[in-house]
Amino acid sequence: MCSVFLQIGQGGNQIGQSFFDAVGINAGTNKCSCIYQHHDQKLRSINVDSEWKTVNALKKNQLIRANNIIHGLCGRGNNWAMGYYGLNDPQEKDILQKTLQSVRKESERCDNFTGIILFHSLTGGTGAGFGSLVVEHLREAYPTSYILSCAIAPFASGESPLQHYNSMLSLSWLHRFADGIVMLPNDAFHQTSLQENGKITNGTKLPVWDINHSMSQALAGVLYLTDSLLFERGYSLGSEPWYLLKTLCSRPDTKIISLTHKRLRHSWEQSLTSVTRLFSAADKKFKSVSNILVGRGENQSYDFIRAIQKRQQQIENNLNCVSWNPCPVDYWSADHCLPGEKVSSLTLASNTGYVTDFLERTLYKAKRMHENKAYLHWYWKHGASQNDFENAFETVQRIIDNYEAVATSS
Ligand SMILES: Nc1nc2c(ncn2[C@@H]2O[C@H](COP(=O)(O)OP(=O)(O)OP(=O)(O)O)[C@@H](O)[C@H]2O)c(=O)[nH]1
Ligand SMILES: [Mg+2]
Repeated sequence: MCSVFLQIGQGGNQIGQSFFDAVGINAGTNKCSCIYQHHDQKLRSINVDSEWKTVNALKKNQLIRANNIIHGLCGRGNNWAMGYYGLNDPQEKDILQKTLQSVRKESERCDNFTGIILFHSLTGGTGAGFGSLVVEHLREAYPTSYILSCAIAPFASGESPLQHYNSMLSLSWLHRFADGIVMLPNDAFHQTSLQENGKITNGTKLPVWDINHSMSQALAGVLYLTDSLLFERGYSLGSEPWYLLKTLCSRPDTKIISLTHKRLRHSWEQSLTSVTRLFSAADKKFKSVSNILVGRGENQSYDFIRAIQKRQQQIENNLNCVSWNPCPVDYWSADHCLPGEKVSSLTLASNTGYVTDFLERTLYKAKRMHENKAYLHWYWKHGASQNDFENAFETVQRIIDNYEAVATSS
């Protein structure tokens, strides 16, 4: 069940590199590198950016195929429309064709191609705009393969004035064309990173590398091989990303995944209690549709499963699961830590209404700006239409309504 990794824009490439560190590719500590690499050791990965700066440094990386490093002439200025509709320059026009061609070649090199994992940001002109265009074309080219987007969500404030428009437009595209969206909010992972580094003082700002480390550990927590999904004779098919989609995104109307990942500082039981509380607000407004809990640690599977047996009811209460799902929590375990780690870890992947907080905030701000016609000329200038905005408002509102509907249906 091979995956092809597509990294788009600066944030996408940086989080992609950090992910390959987390799964031990760069240090050679991966337990089953054939999931990520071909027989010639080259990664099943494509690195695209509209400007050369980010991806140029990758040319020295022997694991990346030279033809899979694709760039244009200049960045997309944090503008979704500039990324989606492109520039009127023939040299720029072929980034899309080159990207699709590389995906096709990579998929043909796989024994058993199953799907594409995208890394990108929700707000960068390239990650959001070009990412939307790519995902639309990929869906057309691969109607029966999986597409999983791993999207960096911006800090709630203080980034680009266009961040709310861009997030809303790219989310609406992703919801239409991808099978699942793993949301990686910068704020939440910055907070996790502060806690991991023991710096909980307000106002401390950590470098982006720390946030990337914490995001990629969470991604590896669910995407890296587990013992629960091992094939006969201990052989891994690398099916974790696709079981993640099957388990969490079985309904096409609600397919956003939230992640949290903790290194184990206490017992499994205590950690299970605290991690499963993270997405439930005090007023229990949010319900979870389905969840996966992954426990990893040297010879820790037995203890992890025992702790679950003791806390199962409390876990389900904390996760505030919808009443109509008879098996709302799946448990995966691995008798090994993440590559390069010595401490056990617990990862929760949850399809939960918690995400509607971010969606409502983004929609509200984007609508207010749109009513006041703020910055719209930047979008019209690059070919976006009123229709793009109206469809995106409608789609994001529908996602919010869907989460409310699944929470109340029985
Ligand atoms: N966590 C994290 N976020 C990043 C990183 N780089 C950029 N971002 C976030 O991504 C968004 C900006 O997107 P970029 O990826 O820089 O932009 P791009 O896709 O290259 O698009 P353009 O530069 O506009 O062409 C902002 O929300 C940033 O906070 C990174 O390395 N880590
Ligand atoms: Mg850029």
